[in-house]
Amino acid sequence: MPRTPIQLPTNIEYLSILDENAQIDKQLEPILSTADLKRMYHFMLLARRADERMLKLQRQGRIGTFPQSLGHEAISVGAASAIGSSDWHVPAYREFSGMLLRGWPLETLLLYWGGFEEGARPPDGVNDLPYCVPVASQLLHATGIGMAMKIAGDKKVVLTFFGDGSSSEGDFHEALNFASVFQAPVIFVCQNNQFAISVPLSRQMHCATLAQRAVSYGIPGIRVDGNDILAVYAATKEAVDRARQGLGPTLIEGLTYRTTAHTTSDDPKKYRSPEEEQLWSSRDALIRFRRYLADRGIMDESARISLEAEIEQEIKEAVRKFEEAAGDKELLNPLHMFDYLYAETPEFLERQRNELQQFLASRSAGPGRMEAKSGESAGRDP
Ligand SMILES: Cc1ncc(C[n+]2csc(CCOP(=O)(O)OP(=O)(O)O)c2C)c(N)n1
Repeated sequence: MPRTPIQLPTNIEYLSILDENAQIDKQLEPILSTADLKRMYHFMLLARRADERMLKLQRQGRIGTFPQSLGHEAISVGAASAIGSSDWHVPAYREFSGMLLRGWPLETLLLYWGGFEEGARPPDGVNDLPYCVPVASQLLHATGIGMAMKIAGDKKVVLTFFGDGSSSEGDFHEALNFASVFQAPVIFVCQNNQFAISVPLSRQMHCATLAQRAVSYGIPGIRVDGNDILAVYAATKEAVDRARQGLGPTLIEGLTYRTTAHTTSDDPKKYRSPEEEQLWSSRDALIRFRRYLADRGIMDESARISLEAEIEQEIKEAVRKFEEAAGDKELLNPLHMFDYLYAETPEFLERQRNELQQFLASRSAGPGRMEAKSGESAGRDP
C-alpha cells in the first residue's frame, strides 16, 4: 500500500485530581504525609501574601518592577515538592513559591527584585539556579545540567519551568531536542497561564495543547490542571521516577491563568475582560487546597488563622532584613556590577572597572577632578 498510517503515541492525557469544587478523585489521590501537605500549603500561602506585599513595596518605590506569581503557586510548589533537595531546580521568574520552598530566604528574593545581584545567589546547599528573565534560556541550562548528571552517572534529576510564550523560542526546541536525544533526566514544566504579556495563547500556537509537542520529541507529555496542586505533584512525581530510572525527559503542561498583570508595569485591562479574570479567580488553587486540608482534618480554621499570623510576621521580618541590607553602602557600590559575571575578569572589563573606580574616587574628592573624554560629561551619574 502506498499510504499507511504511522502509529505515534498521540494520546495526550489531561490530569485533574482535586477539582475546582474541592472534590477529590480518591483513586488518583497521591500519597503525601500530613507534614508534606502542610508544608505545601505553607509555601503557597507565604508566596501569596508576600506577593501582595511586594506589589505595595513596588508601588512605594521600595523595589523595582517585578512579575507577580499569583495563580502560579500550585504548579511551582506542586512540582518542586516532587524532587529531593539534592536534585536541581531551574526556575524562570514565576517560581517564587517553589524557590521559597527550596530554601531561598524571602529577603534574598526581595534583594533580587530590588535590583541587587546578591539576590541571585542561591543559599549554600540549595541546588537551584537563580531567577532567569531571558525567556526559555534557562531550559538550555537545565538540559546541560541533566546531560552532565547522565554522563556522571548521577541519579539526580532536573526540574525546570517556562511560560507558554517561551515555547515559541528556539531555545525551547533546542533544549527538548537535546534532552530527548540524550535521554537526559529533565522535567520540563510549562506554566501555561495563557498569555505572553498581551499575546494570547491562540497567537502563540495552533495546537490543542502544549503537551502534545512532546510527541515530536518522542517523550511523554501530559496536561494537568495547573490550579490543582495534587495533579501537578502526581504528574511530576511520575516524571521524576522515570527520569531517575534513566528513562529520559518529560513535558508537563500546567494549565492556569495569570490572574494579575504580567509585571508591575503592565495593564491587563487593555487586552482582557474582567469576567475572564473573575472566572479564573474562582478556580484559585489555594481555596480548593485549603478546603481539601480542612475536609481531611489536617488544618482547621483556627490553624489557618494562626498560620496567616505567623506568615505576616515572617514577611515583616524579611522586609526589615531586606531594607537593612539594601541600605548597606557596600551593597550599593556600583563596582559590584563587574564582580559576578566571570570567575576571572577579562582584561577589558578590568580596565572599565578601574576607570569607574577612579571616576567614583574623583567624585567623592570633589567635582571636576576627572577629565572628560570627548563626547562624555565628567559629571554624569554612573
Ligand atoms: C529572550 C527574551 N525575549 C523577550 C523578552 C521580553 N519578555 C519578557 S516576558 C515575555 C513574555 C513571556 O511569556 P511567557 O513565556 O508565556 O511567560 P509569562 O510571563 O506569561 O509567565 C517577553 C517576551 C525576554 N524576557 N527574553
